[in-house]
Amino acid sequence: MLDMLKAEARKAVKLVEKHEFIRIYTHYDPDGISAGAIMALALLRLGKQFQLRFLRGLNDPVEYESDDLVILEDMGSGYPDVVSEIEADVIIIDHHYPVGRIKPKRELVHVNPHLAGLDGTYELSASGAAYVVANVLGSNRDLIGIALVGMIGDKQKVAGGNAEIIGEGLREGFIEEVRGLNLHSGKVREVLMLSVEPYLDFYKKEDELDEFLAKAKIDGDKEMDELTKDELYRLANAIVLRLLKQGAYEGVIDEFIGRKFILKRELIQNAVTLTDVVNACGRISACSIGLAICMRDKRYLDKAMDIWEKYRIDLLEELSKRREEVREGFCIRYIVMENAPATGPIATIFSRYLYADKPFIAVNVKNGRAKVSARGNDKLGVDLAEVMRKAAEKVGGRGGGHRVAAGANIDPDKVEEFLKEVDRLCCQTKKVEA
Ligand SMILES: [Mn+2]
Repeated sequence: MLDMLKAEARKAVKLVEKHEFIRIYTHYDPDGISAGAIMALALLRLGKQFQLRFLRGLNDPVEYESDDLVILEDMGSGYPDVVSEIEADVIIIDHHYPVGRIKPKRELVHVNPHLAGLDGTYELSASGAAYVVANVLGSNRDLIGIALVGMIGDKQKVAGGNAEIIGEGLREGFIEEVRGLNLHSGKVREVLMLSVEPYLDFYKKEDELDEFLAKAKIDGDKEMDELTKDELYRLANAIVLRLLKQGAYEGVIDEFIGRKFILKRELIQNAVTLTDVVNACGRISACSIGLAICMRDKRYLDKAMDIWEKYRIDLLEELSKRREEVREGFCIRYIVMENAPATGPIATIFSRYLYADKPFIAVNVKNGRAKVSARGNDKLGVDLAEVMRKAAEKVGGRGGGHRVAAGANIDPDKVEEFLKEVDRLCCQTKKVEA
């Protein structure tokens, strides 16, 4: 299945052999950080010199020397104009849908599942593609645990390309699959209290949590990983009930019950925990600490765990504060914030765990711009990428993205007009569907 991708990866090997110094640019999210770690480890093992930098996107300028090799990870496929301007050999390792045509100044290798007959949206991420490249460069099968960070971070599925590389990792014993709940490791009470994915709304609600645990007959001081099968079963049922009562999207339930991956070679063996820790590092601009954890550098583990805890508490505080500010339109829910630390995570969590029945739009006015995050789910039948694009265009801004997760950038003075248009467009699609 991965043959075509491997064929392209073999061309990458030739470029890597040609260069002594390599510049890696990667995205600051878990997929980008883990993809960066995989290539960094693969190059280190080959004795190559490299420098790695994190970017928010290719709108940030890329610095290079013409005799370098530039590796772009988790980005590049969507920016043919930028890549066409790079006066150096380039390897793109990306899974975003390729647009336009790249006219490279030097040699170009483009490793992207979409170009190799695979699904890059759900079935292979940038970290997975980097894992494939790494294993053509050398013997790097032990890096599969790191590849899972990108898969989980990008909310991909265990199917297609992902299923194939996971199968390899399972056979070789670098990862293990168990049945269980995709919750973090630690004391049950703490894990539930601080859980963001799934968002269980127990933060600062100790009495409610105690009652919940008593009803499910579970000792909150027990370690999550030491719960018996019966206890896990009771906990799963109790959580599902709570999620449905909260108004969560049914799809989230399948995500947290079932397979759970144990990463035998990583510093943090619980796959969802490692992903969440790396995500927290990226979110607070401490990407290099996330990278160090992915590269198995124990010295940074305590620091990373501190970052993670603080990140979750800040986010949970923000969520409880913002909940009161949520407004309802005809066919959307929305919130308008000023200088909020995050827009995307708030929109994601509200739309997945509390308000799954309508598209959720979060607007954040910051530095003279209004940043918009729109979130929905497959059941809503609304294409938010199109809604964002059309509504933003109407007020002179720009928008787009994916069907269920999109965004826009608009003028802060146009927020009201924009939201009205978003609401109108969402109602319109609903009517067409009906
Ligand atoms: Mn990605």
